[in-house]
Amino acid sequence: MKKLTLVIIYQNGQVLLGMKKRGFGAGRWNGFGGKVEEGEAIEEAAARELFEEANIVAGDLLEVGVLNFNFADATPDLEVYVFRVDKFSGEPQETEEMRPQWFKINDIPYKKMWADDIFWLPLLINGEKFKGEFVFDKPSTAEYAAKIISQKLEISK
Ligand code: S76
Repeated sequence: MKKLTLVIIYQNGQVLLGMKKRGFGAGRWNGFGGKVEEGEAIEEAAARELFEEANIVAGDLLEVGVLNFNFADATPDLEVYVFRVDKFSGEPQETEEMRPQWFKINDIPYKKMWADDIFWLPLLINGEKFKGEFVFDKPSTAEYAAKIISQKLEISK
């Protein structure tokens, strides 16, 4: 299974999301993250991707969840490690991959995000940990919002 990271920066009642400019999930707001490379620790990958995609250095990375994503088309299964970061250094900066923007908790653009986010992002914001599994029809694009076929989500310790 492909391992990926997803970092949500949460600070002063706001989350930092990035508009994905290319590749998987392009045209949607998302956390920062990507593939865990061979020989790389998951947390290391999370920090690296955050720096590559938004130019910021994570202070503390708290692992808060694991999400499994499966797709009914030929898209490979994904195992996504979700981290919450509440301290960082550097100024969020647009890169070739992402355009970062702060959102107040009540203005999170769930309609322009992956359909699973509305279920687990509120848990992250509430300081909870979670484990979930979502089956989608196919990947989301700017024009097409992937549909959830089935889902499981539980709070963990
Ligand atoms: O929040 C999400 N980010 C992704 O890259 C993929 N959800 C998701 N679901 C398939």
